[in-house]
Amino acid sequence: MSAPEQRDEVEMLALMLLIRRFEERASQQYQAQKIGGFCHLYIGQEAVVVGAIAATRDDDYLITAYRDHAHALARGTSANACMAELFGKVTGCSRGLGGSMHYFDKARHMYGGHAIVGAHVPLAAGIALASKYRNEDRVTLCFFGDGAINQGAFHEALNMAGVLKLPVIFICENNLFAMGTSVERSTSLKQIVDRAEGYDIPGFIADGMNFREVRDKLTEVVEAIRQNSHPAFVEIRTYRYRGHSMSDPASYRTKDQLEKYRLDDPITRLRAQLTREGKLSNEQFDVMDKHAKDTALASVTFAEKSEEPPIEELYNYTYAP
Ligand SMILES: Cc1ncc(C[n+]2csc(CCOP(=O)(O)OP(=O)(O)O)c2C)c(N)n1
Repeated sequence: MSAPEQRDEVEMLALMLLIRRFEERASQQYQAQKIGGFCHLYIGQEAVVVGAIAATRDDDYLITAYRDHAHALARGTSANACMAELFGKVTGCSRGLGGSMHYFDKARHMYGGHAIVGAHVPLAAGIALASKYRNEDRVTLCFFGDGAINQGAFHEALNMAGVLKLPVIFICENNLFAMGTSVERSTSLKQIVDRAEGYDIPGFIADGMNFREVRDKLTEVVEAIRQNSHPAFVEIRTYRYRGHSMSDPASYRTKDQLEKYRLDDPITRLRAQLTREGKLSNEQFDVMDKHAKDTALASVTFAEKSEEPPIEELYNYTYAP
């Protein structure tokens, strides 16, 4: 089976809208103290994961860091299961035990949600090794932030992936900052993508504010990997409109910078492209947006009505049985 014959772009726009509206609701519920722990929003970065979904199959593997709400929603985990997880309810995608940073949906091949920076990169290599061993033609999508590329685990994993020619795509979501530290201050390279060269892994760059560019670049990379198993590295340049987490006022960046990226909103851009091409009317967009808002709101009601996990479950799932 090859890559899907271009998933419908209007559907992909609807998915980006669902992610945006879900997270706006999550932000509101966090401020109302309905959600405990950390909460990192993906708002502004939607075209990255949705572009990747558009370039891959539902049975490809996916793993990411803690900014993971969008990755689960993009994979098809319901808004209800995602919101309930934030609320710590048993109906959540990790039975309420994981919270914002530990979404998991094995049935949809979504292997988390990982809080330790860089720690899931070797897990991605392991998933890809298992997949290659079983002779599958599935790729593993491994998402991480620019902060992960200076971690030891990242380098060990890239080396092994290079040596073993594993079918894994390392996707660096370069949003310019690791918490409040800019890439220029933390990384000796001028371009993150050049990290790949040290491991003889082909590297690519894509504009993460442009859904079509992300999809097309990844489609090309995925096709090549399915033909002939090997790793690849894609630096996707993007921006988060909110702070690192809900408790970050993001005072380390300028208003001008934020404004520049806001004007390049990935949702607005795809909407404008589709409208210009006569594929989407304003009325259709409004219906889609209302649906996204209604789904997000309904997920709050669902989460509120759901039960907390039973107390006996507190120590379960720490170790494999
Ligand atoms: C090993 C480790 N060190 C420090 C932290 C604290 N920490 C949490 S997020 C973060 C920054 C990561 O930034 P980046 O990888 O660029 O991801 P982004 O938040 O931009 O998506 C740090 C240092 C951590 N979670 N794990």
